[in-house]
Amino acid sequence: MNNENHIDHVGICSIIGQPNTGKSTLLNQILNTHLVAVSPKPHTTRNRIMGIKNITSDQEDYNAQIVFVDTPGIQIGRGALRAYMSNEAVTAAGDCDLMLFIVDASKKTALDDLLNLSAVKHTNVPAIIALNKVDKVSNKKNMLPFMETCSKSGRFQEIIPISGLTGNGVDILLHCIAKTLPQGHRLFPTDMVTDRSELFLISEMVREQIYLQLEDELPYASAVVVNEIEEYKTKDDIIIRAVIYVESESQKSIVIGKKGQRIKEIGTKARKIIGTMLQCESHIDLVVRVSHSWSHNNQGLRRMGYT
Ligand SMILES: Nc1nc2c(ncn2[C@@H]2O[C@H](COP(=O)(O)OP(=O)(O)O)[C@@H](O)[C@H]2O)c(=O)[nH]1
Ligand SMILES: [Mg+2]
Repeated sequence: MNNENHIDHVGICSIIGQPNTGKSTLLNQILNTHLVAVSPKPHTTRNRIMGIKNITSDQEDYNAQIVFVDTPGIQIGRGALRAYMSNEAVTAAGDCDLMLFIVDASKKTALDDLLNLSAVKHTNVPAIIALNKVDKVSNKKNMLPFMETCSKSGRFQEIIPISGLTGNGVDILLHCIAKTLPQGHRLFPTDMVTDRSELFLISEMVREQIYLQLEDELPYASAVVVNEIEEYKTKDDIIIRAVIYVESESQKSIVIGKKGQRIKEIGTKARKIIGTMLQCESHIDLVVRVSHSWSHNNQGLRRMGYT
């Protein structure tokens, strides 16, 4: 047994909440990197994604490893993709040491609705609640009744106002999470940031651009599959070959845009973020293909990697 791997606080913390409350933004803030896709549109996150935060005794009076699991928002809705996303969130909620609930403090939230979700109701995993987006709340006193309701429910060990966007309160939140977790052996090496492959992370950054740049149903009908990453001219220079799948010919024309302008813009923005993430120069070769109704059946989901 390696004593270096025995640390003060270690465990898995699932980030749970309704769509668009800022779960993925918070994870990026905690890891100080652009690991997961974020957009103003609900349902941006489709898979469970692990993000590992190490706290060392140089930074605090303890050391810790918190394994965060970002989830698609807990949601109701029809369709194979929605069912897959919901299942991802429910599984994460049941399979962790701590649940971190995120609510949007700038909106009215019915705590009962949150606590009655089946994913939450049938587990007695310890929970912390973060009231997010406090930067948008001009009168902080307005948050007090909701905080009181949370407190009275007796379900939460801590109730913490934060802003995942500005980072306000995030250190306090991290501290509370770490202190909740027991002593134990590190679950992952300290240089590991996520369980996801480079191919997956790259496809998510392209998908993020589709969510940011296109409207209506299009983001929801699209999937991105990265087929290969190759060295390009030098070893610090890569070329990514990826396919954007949509569900109809008219969607394909929209993604390509007039004279190819839209797909060019998606590639340009995505490659900048990917370049920063992988710390290399990246080029991207994007093509658009139609896969009719892929989001409506299990075979289609599998083809896009949602398994
Ligand atoms: N003002 C403000 N906006 C936020 C904050 N956190 C997230 N957002 C925005 O809320 C939207 C949804 O964020 P996202 O992280 O994708 O939410 P998720 O669906 O819960 O993962 C995005 O437009 C974010 O920029 C916050 O603390 N303050
Ligand atoms: Mg998300």
